[in-house]
Amino acid sequence: MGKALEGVRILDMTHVQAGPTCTQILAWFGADVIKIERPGSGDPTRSQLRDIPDVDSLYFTMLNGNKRSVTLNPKTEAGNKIFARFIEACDVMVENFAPGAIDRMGFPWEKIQEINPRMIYASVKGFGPGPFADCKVYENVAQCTGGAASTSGEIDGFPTVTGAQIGDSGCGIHLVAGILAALFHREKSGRGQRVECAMQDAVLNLCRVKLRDQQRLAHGPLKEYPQYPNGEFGDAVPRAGNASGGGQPGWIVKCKGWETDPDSYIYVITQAASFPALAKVIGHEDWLENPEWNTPEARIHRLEQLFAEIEKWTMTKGKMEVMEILNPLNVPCGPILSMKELANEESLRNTGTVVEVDHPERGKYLTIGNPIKLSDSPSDVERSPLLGEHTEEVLKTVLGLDDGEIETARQQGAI
Ligand code: CAO
Repeated sequence: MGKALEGVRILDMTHVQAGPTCTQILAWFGADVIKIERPGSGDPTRSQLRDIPDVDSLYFTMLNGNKRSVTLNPKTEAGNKIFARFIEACDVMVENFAPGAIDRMGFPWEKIQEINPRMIYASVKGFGPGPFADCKVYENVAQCTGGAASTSGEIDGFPTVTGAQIGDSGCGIHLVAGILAALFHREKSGRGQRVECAMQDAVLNLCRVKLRDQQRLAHGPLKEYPQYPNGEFGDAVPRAGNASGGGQPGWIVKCKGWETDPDSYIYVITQAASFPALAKVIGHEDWLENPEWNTPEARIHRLEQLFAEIEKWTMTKGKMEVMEILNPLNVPCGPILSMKELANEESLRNTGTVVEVDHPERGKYLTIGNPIKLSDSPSDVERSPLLGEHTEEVLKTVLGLDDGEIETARQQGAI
């Protein structure tokens, strides 16, 4: 079985998280991803948040699997020429440097197109064109400027960022979609094109339901928000704690052991179709005949009380026990699983979503494999490369450089 992107070669000029997430997905799908790194130091994340001295950090290793590493400085004379040959030899170039950095290396889009009209040139930036276009951006800046922070958090509390990396990884995943669309289009047009995704835009896209609510707000209070019916709504979508955000009310409730276990909670959704079964199991069969409770419209006025009653029941049981009881009743629910639990979850290991790989310097480490499963082209998850591990191999086999040319480049500090 061939890999889905076999034969596609990626010139990977990415660093930190947003770009590397994108190229790692392309590598999992079988593209030959050649990561270009600064000689001597490489991607700055190699040395950030290190847990073992002098060994590539988990930050780096978990974002750069299945790639080849080449050290190259395109700002040297020899490096510049080699970089141009990479542009000729590759199908897609991906970068997420600060605005203008690739141009300053001598490779504006016009030049890239001139060298290789089939090149697809994909970039992550913090913002699209506009007042902030030149700003440098990290994850939480994107979460704050894309609408996530203003709509997340306790109803009377601070704007809150989420642990899910929706700015970095969220943008990287969007970029993958753009690259695949451009590759498909190139089949017909024969030409490459630019693919750009701004982190602010990606976050806003993921916050689409909140812009929906912003417009609903003009027509009355948001009845599924905890502020309804007793609290006040301003003129912008408020924070909604753990409210479900959809048409089916949900909340996080405590389970047995919550006093000592910070993850002993479960999310319960009171979907209308399964509400009778839920009411019965928690001992509230009385609600089913009571017009104050037996329709979704009636319940929306007493959500706080509803979840308090559910919680009285869940607090008598462990979160997995609640899951086991409610799922057969078609009550959607989800235990709060810690990273420790997820790392050890057998089903995730079996599907290759959590994978153990072996690294020559760090030994075994856990990583997240490809969450996107293709039936005919499964992904094999490989370790990240050491800095410059493939420099000679790639310069010789991909670009056809001979030993003399490689030596000259080395003497100039280009590789
Ligand atoms: N050889 C020599 N120089 C290299 C090189 C190489 N192989 N690779 C990169 N460089 C140089 C670049 O040319 C650039 O130099 P100049 O600024 O002099 O032109 C420099 O390294 C990288 O610059 P940077 O401004 O991108 O790096 P930074 O650490 O200051 O900023 C970041 C990091 C992420 C804030 C910025 O790159 C950015 O805003 N990127 C776009 C948004 C993004 O992807 N953010 C997500 C980050 S993940 O959390």
